[in-house]
Amino acid sequence: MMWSDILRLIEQHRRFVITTHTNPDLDGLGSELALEEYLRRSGKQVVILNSDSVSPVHRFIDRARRVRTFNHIGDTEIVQRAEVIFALDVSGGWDRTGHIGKVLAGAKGTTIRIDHHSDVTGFADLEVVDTDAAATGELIFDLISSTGGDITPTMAEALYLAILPDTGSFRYPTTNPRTHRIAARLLELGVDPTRLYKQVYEQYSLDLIRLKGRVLDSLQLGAGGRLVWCALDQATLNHYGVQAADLNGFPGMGMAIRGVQVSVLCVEAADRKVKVSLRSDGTVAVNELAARWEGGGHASAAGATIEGDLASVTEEVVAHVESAILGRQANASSTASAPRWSG
Ligand SMILES: [Mn+2]
Repeated sequence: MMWSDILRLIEQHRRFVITTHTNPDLDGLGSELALEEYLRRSGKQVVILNSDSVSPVHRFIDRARRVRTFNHIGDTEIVQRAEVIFALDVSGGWDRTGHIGKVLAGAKGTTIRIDHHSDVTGFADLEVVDTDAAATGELIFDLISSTGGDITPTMAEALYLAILPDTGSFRYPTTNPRTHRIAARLLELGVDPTRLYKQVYEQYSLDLIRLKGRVLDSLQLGAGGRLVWCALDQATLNHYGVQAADLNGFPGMGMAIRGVQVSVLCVEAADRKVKVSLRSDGTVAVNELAARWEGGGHASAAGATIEGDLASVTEEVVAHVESAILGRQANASSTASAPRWSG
């Protein structure tokens, strides 16, 4: 059983640290909070330490303020004294956890990674990576369930909030019977899906909805209508008073257009960088495209941060995605001589 080694480590130790990736999303945060509560109820000392603070739009998940933002001066000792360190929803390497990563990489405690990304890079002492899981929250549910431990209403809520966005509200291709069985169990434990949906998806400011309108208005089609893309500059974000971190849901908006297979959103960031988000209906694995720019993610949702100005990065990404879509089409419609795209 994949959890037995981890359960033994939990039994044998007292001091735990939990972390997740930079710009923590609800899967990272919900997984952390559920595991933290489980460990705390088991009499352990446990601290959640993330490099980035919880975005204002996600704060509702942590009313008790258990998630802490890592501070080198104050918190390095906590990491060094930890006997077991959990990295949840983290792929790629310690750097994906942000500036805490340097301390984690040199930590004495046993490191455990629990994740569902398809990135093959291993970096923790113990790794549970299940790419069939729709969210890391599913794996944390499994872990806690396998101990026979109680899942309290707050843990159930955290886990439901972890699973909801990572499945695109139970519609992405990764959504599987297990996802629904877990969700059903969480509802039995008291989760209110109507209230949580409202909290996650219906708390926008008027300005953000207006920015959405502006983005919808500027969508462009490519690859014969199979690609939709948009570039968003910092001046526009400033005009609407919206932070790049609050653009959840924007990358996938164009997927609602008939015939679209891939959606690209390029957002101008600081230091001459562009944050690129990719969404796919499953025909093109966008994490493979993102890998070209050292990005990553899932087959249907991926991203990368690319150096350069907005216009040239957008042009490069759009051209690359177009050729991937068209190359794929050529592969499908002819035999061995078709040009093969790989990236
Ligand atoms: Mn996730």
